[in-house]
Amino acid sequence: MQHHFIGNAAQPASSRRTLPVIDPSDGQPFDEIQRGTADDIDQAVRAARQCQEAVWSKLSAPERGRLMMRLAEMIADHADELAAIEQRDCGKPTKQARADVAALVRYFEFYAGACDKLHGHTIPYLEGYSVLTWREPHGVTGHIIPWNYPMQIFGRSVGGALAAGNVCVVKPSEDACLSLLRVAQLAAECDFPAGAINIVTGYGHEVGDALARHPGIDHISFTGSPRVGTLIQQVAAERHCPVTLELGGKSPQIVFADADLDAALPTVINAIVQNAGQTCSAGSRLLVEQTIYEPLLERLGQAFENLRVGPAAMDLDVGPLIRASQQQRVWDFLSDAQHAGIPMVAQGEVVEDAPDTGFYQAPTLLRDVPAEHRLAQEEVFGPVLAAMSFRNEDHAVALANATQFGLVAGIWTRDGGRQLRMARRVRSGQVFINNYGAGGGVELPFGGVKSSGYGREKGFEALYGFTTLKTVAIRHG
Ligand code: TXE
Repeated sequence: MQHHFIGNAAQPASSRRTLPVIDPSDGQPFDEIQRGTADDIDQAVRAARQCQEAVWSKLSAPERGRLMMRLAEMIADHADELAAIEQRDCGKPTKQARADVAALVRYFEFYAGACDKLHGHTIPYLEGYSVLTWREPHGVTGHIIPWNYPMQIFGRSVGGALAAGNVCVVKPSEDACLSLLRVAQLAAECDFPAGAINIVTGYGHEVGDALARHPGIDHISFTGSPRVGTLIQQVAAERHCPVTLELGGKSPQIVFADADLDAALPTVINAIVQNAGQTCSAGSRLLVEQTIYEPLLERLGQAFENLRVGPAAMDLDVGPLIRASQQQRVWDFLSDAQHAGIPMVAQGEVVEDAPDTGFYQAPTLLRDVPAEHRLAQEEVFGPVLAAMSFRNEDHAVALANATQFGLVAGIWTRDGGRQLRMARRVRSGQVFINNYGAGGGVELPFGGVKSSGYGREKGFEALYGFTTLKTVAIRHG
C-alpha cells in the first residue's frame, strides 16, 4: 500500500480511500495508492510554504545545488529498483524504463549545476540611477504529471523549479505514481528538507483540480491532454496564476527524396513506436516526397511487420499501452480509418506469450491519410503512423502546419538551404534535422506553439519560467 509523501512523511488520504494500481502487461492490480482529497492538497501546500519560508529560501544557491546533486547520485544508485518499479507500473520495456531513470539523473545533475548560474542584469538608465533585475522563485509550484514519462517529466519540471528556488507539490497521474513516490523518499533520505518535494496521489478531477485551484500555489506546470490543459488554464486565470502547459502534438516527420534513407528509416520508426507511441513528441505523421513515397512505404512496411509487442519484462520493441481506455482510444482511431477506407500498409505482431488481459496494440502503418482526417489531426497516443505524400517544399510546409498542434518536426534532407528554409517555415517548438529528438538531451529547451501549449521546460530556458523577474531601480542620493 502506497501513501502520499507530505513533509517527508508517508500520509494516508483524508478520505481513507485508495485506488488500485494496475500492471498494463496483464491488466491485474498489484498495489494501491491513496485517493487524495482537496484537504490533502491543502496539507501539502502548507508543508511546502513552511519549507519555502523557513528553510529553502535560506539556502544559498550552491547549497541547493549540492542537495540536488546528491539526489541525482541517489537516483543513479537506485536505478535498477526505479526502472523495475516503472516497468511494472507503466508497462515500459526494460530499455525504456532504464532510459527514463538515466534521464531523471541527468535532469537533477543539470539543474544542480544551474542553481548558481541564474543571473539578473544591470540596465543602463538615467544619470543618478542604478537599475538591476533579480530572478526570484515563484514560491510554491504545482506540478501535474501524466503517466507516459513520470520520471522524465518530474525531472524536467520539478528539477527546474527546485533549482530556481521553489518548493513543489506534485500530483502524479493516477495511472503512474510509484516511481515518483520512491524518488521523493530518496530525496528525504539525502536530506532534502521536509516540504521541499510533496507528492499527493489521486484522481485528476479531485486532487489535480484542487491543486490548480489552491490559492497557495504560485505557478502550475501541467503536461497532459489539451482538454485538461484548457481547464487548468481557466482555473488558474481566475486567480492570475501563471501556468506552463505541454499538451502534446501531431508531429510531422518530413522525408525529402534526397534524404539518407538508411539513417532516416530506423529513426522514423522509433519516433512512433517508442513507449508504444505514448509520447507527446511522437512523430505520428509521415510526410514523404512523392517520388520516393512507394519505395519508402515498402521498406517501412517490412520493418513494421518485424516489430514485436509484448509484456514489458520481455523487453521487446513495444510494450503495452497504459490502460484499457487508452487501448480503446487507439482501436476507435483504427476503426475510423477502416470506415474511411484508409489503406493499412502493415502491422507488427503481438507475441503469443502476451496475456489477453494486457493492453497491447500492434504498431500500424497507414497510408494516404487525408490531411483533414482525424488520424492526421488528433493525437492517437498509440503506435499508429499516418503516412501521406507531398509534391514539393511548399506542399510539405502546408501539410506540416495543417494541424492545431506545433510541438516537434523532423526534417530529412541533405540540402543545407532547404534544411534552414524548412526549419523556419514549420510552426513548432522544436525542429530536428536529420534526426528526431536529438537523443532527448536535458539541455534542450522543450515546449510547443499553438495547441501544443506554451512556456518551456528542459534546458536553462526553463529556469526563467520558474522565476519571476523583479526590477530594482535605485536613485542615488
Ligand atoms: O490525460 P489527462 P489522459 C494526451 C494523449 C492521451 C490523452 C488523454 O493524447 O491519449 O491526452 O490522456 C490530471 N484538473 N496526453 O486522460 O487527463 C491527471 O490526473 C487537474 C498527452 O491520461 O490530461 C494526470 O495527472 N488535473 C500528454 C494529468 O492530468 C487533471 C500526456 C494528465 O491526464 C484533471 C498524457 C483536472 N480536471 C496525455 N483531469 C503529453 N503531452 O505528453 C486530469 N488531470
